[in-house]
Amino acid sequence: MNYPSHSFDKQFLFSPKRLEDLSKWKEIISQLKQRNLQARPLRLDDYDTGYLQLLSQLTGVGDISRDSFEKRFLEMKSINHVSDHYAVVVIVDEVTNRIVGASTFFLEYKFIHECATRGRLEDVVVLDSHRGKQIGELVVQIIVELARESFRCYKLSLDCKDELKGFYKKNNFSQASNMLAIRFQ
Ligand code: 16G
Repeated sequence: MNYPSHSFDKQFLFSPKRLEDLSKWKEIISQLKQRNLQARPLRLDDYDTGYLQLLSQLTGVGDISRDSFEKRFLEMKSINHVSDHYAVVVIVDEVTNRIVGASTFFLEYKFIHECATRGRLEDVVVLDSHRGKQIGELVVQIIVELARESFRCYKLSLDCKDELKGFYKKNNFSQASNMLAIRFQ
């Protein structure tokens, strides 16, 4: 399935149709609706709806100007213009129009497994005031379905702190390998 960037609202990072085409989409949005929430791709104007403030509840974000946010968004979008690699999904509170949850899918091209694709689940976060309402489960489920059905990945992986292992295990992930890193800054 192809999702050319000219066929949807230029403000979106990727086509909302990629979400709407998921077999489980209706079920997922009905569960969100019960909580007065919606899910959609990140938009260029989400600098004003709390996306960065939300990310700061996951890790350090630093001081990001509107220009820097838009430049990074457009860099990601220009890669998606060739072929979708970045799918940042946000959960929006319909009442306040603020972002209360988010997660990122990233696609990696491989030669192994007959030129397979691998997905990465990144930057999963729910606003502290909205925790305990299964928003984390829903936002993870969206990325799992994108990886499985839309991007046809052979696997989806993540790294997380020890205290979140239980959450991801409940959401069908299992311990597969060890994550090691060198921090440059
Ligand atoms: C968590 C996140 C990862 C994020 C990192 C930031 C998930 C599943 N994992 O590991 O995506 O990049 O935290 O932490 O959301 P850092 O600032 O220490 O790299």
